[in-house]
Amino acid sequence: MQLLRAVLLLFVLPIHGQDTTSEGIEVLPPLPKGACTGWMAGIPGHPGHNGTPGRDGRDGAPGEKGEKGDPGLVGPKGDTGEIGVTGDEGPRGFPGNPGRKGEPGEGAYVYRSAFSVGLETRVTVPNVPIRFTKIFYNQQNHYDGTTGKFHCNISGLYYFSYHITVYLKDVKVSLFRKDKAVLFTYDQYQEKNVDQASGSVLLHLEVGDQVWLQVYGDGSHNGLYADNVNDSTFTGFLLYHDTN
Ligand SMILES: [Ca+2]
Repeated sequence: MQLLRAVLLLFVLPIHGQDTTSEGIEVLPPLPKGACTGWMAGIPGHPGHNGTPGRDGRDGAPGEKGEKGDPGLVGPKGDTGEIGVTGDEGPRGFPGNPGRKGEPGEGAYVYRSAFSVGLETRVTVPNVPIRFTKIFYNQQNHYDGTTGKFHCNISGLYYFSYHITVYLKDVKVSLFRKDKAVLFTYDQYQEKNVDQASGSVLLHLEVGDQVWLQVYGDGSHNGLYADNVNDSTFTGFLLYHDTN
């Protein structure tokens, strides 16, 4: 405060004989002696203006680690990735259960043809087809018991056989195909020097062909016989059907 007062007094007092040094610096004359005598304090000045803001302080020390935050929201679905490399083949599985039995095929039934028949009484009429009316099997009805003829419904290779009981008279019997005898069988009943009353043969037949047995000769060789304890039989069946 003393210094401030001194400065103010310098401005109030008249300037006398100011001197200037060679450098141009103004030099104030010394205060007269006894200047403090009767000195009176001046009016206090106004407060000065605020100074300019100071520089930023140094960074503080890092704070303590905070608590773990809440989980974030589920993000959008990402793009489909590329197809991976095919893996190794796995082990063989267990066998499955058997399937249901299939329905009978139509084709299998078409290629069935078989019959087996026998005499019911002795033959009395020569030179006509022998009628075998004792039916062992004739599911397809390809054998006609009213005529004694087998009718071919499926072209192919057929097997025929017959076994004749001979009694009281000789037997001459032939197996016919399409009005032509293809097998001849002769058994003598009295002379006992020819014994043959059975026959079998493979024949290729076309659809419509007919096969039957018939007594041949003069009509007296018709000793074919059958009763309750003796049979004379005629059998035939399809062995292979034609494939074209
Ligand atoms: Ca004989």
